[in-house]
Amino acid sequence: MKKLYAILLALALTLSLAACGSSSGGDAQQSGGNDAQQSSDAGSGSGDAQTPPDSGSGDVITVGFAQVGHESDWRTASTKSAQDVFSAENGYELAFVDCDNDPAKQLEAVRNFIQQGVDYIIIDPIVATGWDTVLTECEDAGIPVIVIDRTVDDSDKYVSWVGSDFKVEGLACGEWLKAYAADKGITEINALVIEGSVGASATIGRTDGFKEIADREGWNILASQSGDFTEAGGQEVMESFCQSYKGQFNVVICQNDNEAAGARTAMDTAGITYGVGGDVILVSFDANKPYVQMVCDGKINANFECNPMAAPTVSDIIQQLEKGETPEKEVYVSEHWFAAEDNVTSITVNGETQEVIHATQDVVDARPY
Ligand code: GZL
Repeated sequence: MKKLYAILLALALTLSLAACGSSSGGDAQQSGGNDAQQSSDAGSGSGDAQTPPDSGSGDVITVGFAQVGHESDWRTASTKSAQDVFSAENGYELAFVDCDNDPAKQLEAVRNFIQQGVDYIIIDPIVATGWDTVLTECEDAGIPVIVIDRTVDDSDKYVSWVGSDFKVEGLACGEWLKAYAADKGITEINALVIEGSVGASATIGRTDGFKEIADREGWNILASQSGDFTEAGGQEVMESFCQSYKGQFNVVICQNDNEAAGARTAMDTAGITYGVGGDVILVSFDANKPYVQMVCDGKINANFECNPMAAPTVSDIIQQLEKGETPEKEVYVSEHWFAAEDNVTSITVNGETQEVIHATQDVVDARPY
């Protein structure tokens, strides 16, 4: 796109100089006195071509972003981060497509970006596979691709990936639950898991991580079913679980905040208590501000952040590429673990010890999203 812009600018410059030559040789000189005004008027008439726009000699960078959809609070924060960063005042033009959780739509959006000749393509992959063909097309078109958040597991034809380690999130959840149960004298864990969207790397990682700890500790996972990362999905699955397992479970793991909200509604209806002092330990992932508030209020026992703010890092990567530099292939965003009580102050995952933040009101108020 930048190339096309430069050609158009040169053409416009040529035309405007020709135009200015005929009008300034005529009107400006004849009218005397207000040459400056006329020449500047003449300039301002076709002057845009003479004075490159503020973005600096046509350096508008066009970015095509194929977003998963609009299924959760997390997704809303992710989209807002991209729109805030890839703005006109920052020298970008953003072509945004909400792919509505439809992998076919997402592939079509990427192919349309290729047709449009954008400078860069950002993808948050709805599912982790089926990407090599279209990424090869991007490569053939000379358009760098940056993947954010979820991963592409069947191709490496992209410049960088910026996101979270979802398996670490699942492991952290398991290690916190082990420490929490020990402190509370809970010797048996019978868990229900409301998984995220089928095939999403976030679902795969969180499921694998938690299951690894459950297997190690001899916990029972009574059932594990997708709620598709939505509140309605979480409620529907939890309603079914309440019918099938009422009185048998003492832990519910929701793989995102919206599912946790749905699970709360279902357990309220079923008369099942949860959270601090409840019969069921309720855990969530994402840690959007309204749900860290629920942790503070004791309605959710623990919440494992998944940071949606990848866009600033992606912009840094684009600027590196603009300067001919080679960015890192993988960039992990920072994230934190929150708990309603301060009885577990830290956990160790893969040999790395990380604080478990007691979600006080001050902590909630300081949350950026
Ligand atoms: C994870 C992200 C997930 C969130 C959900 O990085 O892809 O998708 O956990 C969102 O809230 O729907």
